[in-house]
Amino acid sequence: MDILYDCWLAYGKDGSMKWTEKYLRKLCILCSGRVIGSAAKELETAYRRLAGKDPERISEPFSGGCFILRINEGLCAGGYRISVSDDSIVVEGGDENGVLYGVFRFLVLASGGYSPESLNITEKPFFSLRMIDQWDNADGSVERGYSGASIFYEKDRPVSDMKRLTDYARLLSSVGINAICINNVNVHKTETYFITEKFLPDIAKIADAFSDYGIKLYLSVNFAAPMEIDGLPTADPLDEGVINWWKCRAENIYIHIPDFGGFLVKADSENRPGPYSYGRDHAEGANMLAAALKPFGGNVIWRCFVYNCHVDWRDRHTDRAMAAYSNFKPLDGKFADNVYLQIKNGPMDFQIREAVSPLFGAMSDTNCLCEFQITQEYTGQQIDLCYLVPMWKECLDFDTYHSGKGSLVSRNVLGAAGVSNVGSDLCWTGDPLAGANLYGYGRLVFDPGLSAEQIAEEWVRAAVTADNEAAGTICRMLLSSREIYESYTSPLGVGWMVTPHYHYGVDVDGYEYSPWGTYHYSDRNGMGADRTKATGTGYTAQYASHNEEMYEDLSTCPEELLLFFHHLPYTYMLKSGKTLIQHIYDSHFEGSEKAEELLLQWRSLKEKLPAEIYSEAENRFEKQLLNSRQWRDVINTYFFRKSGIDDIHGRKIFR
Ligand code: GCW
Repeated sequence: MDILYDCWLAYGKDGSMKWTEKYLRKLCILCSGRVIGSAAKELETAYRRLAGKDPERISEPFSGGCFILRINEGLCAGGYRISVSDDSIVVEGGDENGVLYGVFRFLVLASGGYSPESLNITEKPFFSLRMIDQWDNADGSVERGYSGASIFYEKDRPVSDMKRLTDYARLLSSVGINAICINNVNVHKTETYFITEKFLPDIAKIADAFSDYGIKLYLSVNFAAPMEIDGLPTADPLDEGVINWWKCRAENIYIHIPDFGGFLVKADSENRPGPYSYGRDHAEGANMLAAALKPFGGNVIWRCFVYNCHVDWRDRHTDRAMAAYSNFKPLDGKFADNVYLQIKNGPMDFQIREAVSPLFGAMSDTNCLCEFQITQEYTGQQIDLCYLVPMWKECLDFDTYHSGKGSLVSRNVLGAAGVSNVGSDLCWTGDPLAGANLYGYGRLVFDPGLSAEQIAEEWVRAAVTADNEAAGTICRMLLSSREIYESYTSPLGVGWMVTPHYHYGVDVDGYEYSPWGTYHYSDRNGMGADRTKATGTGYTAQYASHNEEMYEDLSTCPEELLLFFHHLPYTYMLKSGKTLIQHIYDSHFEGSEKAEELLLQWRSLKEKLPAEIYSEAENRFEKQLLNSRQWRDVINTYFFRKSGIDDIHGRKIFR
């Protein structure tokens, strides 16, 4: 047992679930199947940790305390009910996955010290597809990974020891994840061959390990694979030879992996091949792959992160934020029913604050998914604390107004995909506190009605400490962390002042004259991207009229997004009565003060926390403080030099 490795499955870490022994010692499993087998195994693991011995299997309920598992067809797929009484604990599921989710839910909450009465729970998944995307490469590296090497690959081969992957499947299914794509959307040379005999037998073993936990395996594919693998002259989705090639591939994949989920595709994006090369559109590209998978029940997940990454900064008309909508909106209704469009939460790229993508709700005749980035590429890289659940919740709760008031994003999508933050580090997520994001992602997409607070509390109690006071402090730290990170890195939604390519640390003009389309347009008078219809790029018109008007008008545009939508003078007066430039100075000074408070709060918990967790995180809070100071000083100096306006409080700004 290792508290870092076990994450939120650290049963019995602080004696909080002693009371469950009475039930766990006798298991009465009234259903069967491979996933039920995993649920039973989990109960055994828990009991062994608590009591140091194996539980007994019984075939009939025992009134002196036992743990019962059964299927209840009255519940829906993935749904479960937990009932706690003196006699027994009963977990019923609508299907095998439901039973497994119920078992995990019980164990996680019990080990977090929640009372027996509060564990009478009935839940069902809100979304049908709850997916994790790995950006892992065959060479063992992880694109945008901050937690060590890949746990899936080593030296250009899939790993053969399934122990770590099985534990990963446990963690994921414990929060209701039911699909995983195991390779990077940027499919390089080696991974292009994953759909061939060279790799399929090994990948089938991985699929098997995840299937035990009710998780379907997907692969990212290279759109040009027919050319790269078999030397076809084209990858044109309407070419007979190409169509047949993919059909044969699909057939063969299903021989190896009968419950294969399908393909994830990044096409015509950041120099990846796609249908545009052949004068075809994304529906033609996606539908061709969908037809190949259809006979086997597979899906195509097609990403909408399609934009021009070779723009000329001199051109003020091209607006990257408009790209997803411009590329996909005209295709609404043209996608096959086993195609899902995967839309990033914001129109730019996983910034700490950006508007919600206008594509949500605009594709009423298309299956859509929301893509979130659990790995903290732009949000602190698992060094700076950044609990992302509030941001994802904001997106799911956003009212698109596409079919009148109440057209929330959560009602416009059928599921979500989250880019994993996991690697080979002992604690899985680099920063042990980043485990809250992995846990939180799963919980939120299982039930978007949950509050960020509740999710944080559940995670802290199960993964770190069930001590009320310490847990309360950590929850407060988590819940303030996104605003803290934002306050020293990105004034009012402007984003992108990061070190190019690496994306940690400050470089105000790093992307300002680059081809990536990510500009803040600061000059001596003001800053911000004008995306209005009246005077800017016209991006606001991609929203339904209620939102278009809200963003277009300075007086109704939410202030945290002012510079995302408007170019404003430094002297612009905010609702707080502060000028824009004063806001920048204040938020950067305050941001780094708060980063210091985080460190001090963490230190105040030293005696109460498991030593390993304490020191891994302390080290990061120290780095965060330095990072925040660097951001503060560079940003404040930069804008002082541009504007020539002093801080009214006369604090230290380097000239
Ligand atoms: O955020 C950007 C990242 C790329 C990533 C790309 C994408 C996998 O910087 O590393 O590539 O998005 O989402 O495709």
